[in-house]
Amino acid sequence: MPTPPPLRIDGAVQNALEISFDDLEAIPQPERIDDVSRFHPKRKGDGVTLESVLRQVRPLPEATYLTLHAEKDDFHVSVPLLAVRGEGVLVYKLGGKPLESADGGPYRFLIRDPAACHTAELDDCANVKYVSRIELSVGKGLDTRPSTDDEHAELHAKENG
Ligand SMILES: Nc1nc2c(c(=O)[nH]1)N[C@H]1C(S)=C(S)[C@@H](COP(=O)(O)O)O[C@H]1N2
Ligand SMILES: [Mo]
Repeated sequence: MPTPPPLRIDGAVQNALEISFDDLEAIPQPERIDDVSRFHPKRKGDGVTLESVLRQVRPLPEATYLTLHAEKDDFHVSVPLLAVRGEGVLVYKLGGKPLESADGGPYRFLIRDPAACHTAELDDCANVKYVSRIELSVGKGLDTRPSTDDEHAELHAKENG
């Protein structure tokens, strides 16, 4: 796989950034989360804490929401910044190489301890695949998560079809 496009992080921040595979590789050990299958048995790869990249972009004090945008399939999730700060992981690597699209790459968001689908803000549905941009905002941003069992079943049918 060629080097993937960088991940853009912008909006209500002091220092909007485009973070590359190499930038993520440079994040030191205390912020690294190796082998996410340890806590999500069906998911694979190595990542870094969301906090380690937020520290680089410096959210404005008034920022209250964080939105994960997946341009690839037009899927978007907006969660309260305070709640997600300590819970988020950005997975970007598997077997020393960029995470493949089949595994949700090049950048896949994971919540350490998600609630069941559509039961809470930090639910399983918020584990966004193919993240292309992370946007900070004052107030909630775009959120296309399914809100009913029927919508949810429909989304998964599309994902698997
Ligand atoms: N880009 C993108 N991310 C997505 C989805 C999607 O349709 N598109 N579905 C979400 C939903 S509803 C769930 S439950 C989880 C499923 O993750 P899994 O395929 O690793 O089990 O991914 C989430 N991330
Ligand atoms: Mo979901």
